[in-house]
Amino acid sequence: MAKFATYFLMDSEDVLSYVKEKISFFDENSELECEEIGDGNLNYVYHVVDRLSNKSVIVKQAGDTARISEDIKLSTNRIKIESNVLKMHGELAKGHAPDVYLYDDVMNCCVMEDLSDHTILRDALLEFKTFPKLADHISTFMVQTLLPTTDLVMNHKEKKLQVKEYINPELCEISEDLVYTEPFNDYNNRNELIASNKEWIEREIYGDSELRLEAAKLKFDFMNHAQALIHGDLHTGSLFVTQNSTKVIDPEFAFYGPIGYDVGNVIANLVFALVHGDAYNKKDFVGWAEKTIVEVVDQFIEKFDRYWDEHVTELMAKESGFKEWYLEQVLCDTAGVAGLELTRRIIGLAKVKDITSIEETDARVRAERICLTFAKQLIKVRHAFKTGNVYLQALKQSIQNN
Ligand code: SR1
Ligand code: MG
Repeated sequence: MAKFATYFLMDSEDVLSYVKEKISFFDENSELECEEIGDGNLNYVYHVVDRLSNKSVIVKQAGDTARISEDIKLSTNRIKIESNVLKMHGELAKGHAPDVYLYDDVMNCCVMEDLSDHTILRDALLEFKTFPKLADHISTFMVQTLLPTTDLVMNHKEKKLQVKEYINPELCEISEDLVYTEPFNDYNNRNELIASNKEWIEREIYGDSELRLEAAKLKFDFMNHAQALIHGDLHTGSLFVTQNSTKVIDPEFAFYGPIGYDVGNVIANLVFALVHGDAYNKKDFVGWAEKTIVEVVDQFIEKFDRYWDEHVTELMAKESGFKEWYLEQVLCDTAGVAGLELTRRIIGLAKVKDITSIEETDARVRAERICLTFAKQLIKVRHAFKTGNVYLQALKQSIQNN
């Protein structure tokens, strides 16, 4: 029987044979090398390069459990979602997604463009590198991928079919648990708190009933608001960058959910970068991060507004005041989600290097408290966060108070 006729988890050797058999990307006489380079929580990522021509591809395969924990059982269908969404993103936001060469529903893998000339944004930010076009690129990406998939623009029957097509229960369950539930009660007993912040977090987060109530409301918004086809995991580890280019990868958590989930994730992860810079007293970097957070919010609003005027087709959405009402909801969700992402990455199972790499205990304690103090405000008074400057002032206040 053919080697790739039934699913199994490949190793580097298998991937070499796979690439030779399945794609015609490389020359006949190529000398291929393959290395597993994945450092994400879920999948296996192989880099295949031809030593002679230097041409390369990425092969990404889904296992049926998460890499981060064998206890997390997952459907391998997520690679189909990822491949389809990457293709869609490539069409909607030209230049901001890698090309997909092949999707294989037997091996649950896809072969895609290698972005080795780019760097993972989180890694670059950890080295205090700055990217002047990031805010422009990511705000464009969000508006161009999110708004066209809403009922504002899409045929409503077609959109309902898309909601069905992109149903993603297992990966949504991960977010429902890790983002919306565990940070507030540790009900799965897998939160990881550093000793010096344990008491503070138990009091300020687990012990804050108003905060828990607002998180519960946001959870039901996430589960029930099929607003747009969202990326679903738009953090700085899902962005590949150069000085002139921003590519968005890893949309395996995509489903029809609230627009604010993507925007809030971008903002929160820029806050982590800023707080990391602050811990190492990198003033220029912090200045750039502040400016970028403000620009992401303000440019998202500006581009949203422009896109709306040029593309919205739904008759009732053209009623005077509806655009302002809709945008206000999106911004409210954005702030709430930014707060949740800041909270869960400090308290929960899936952490971010921006914070965990801060070695000195006092500095780590302070960084965590800055994030969590800011997060509480974002969640509790989320309706107030309507401009980039409001974010900046509240963040500066949290830095000052800790
Ligand atoms: C079990 S997966 C943990 C986290 O990694 C992904 O990137 C998502 O952010 C998820 O919450
Ligand atoms: Mg990912």
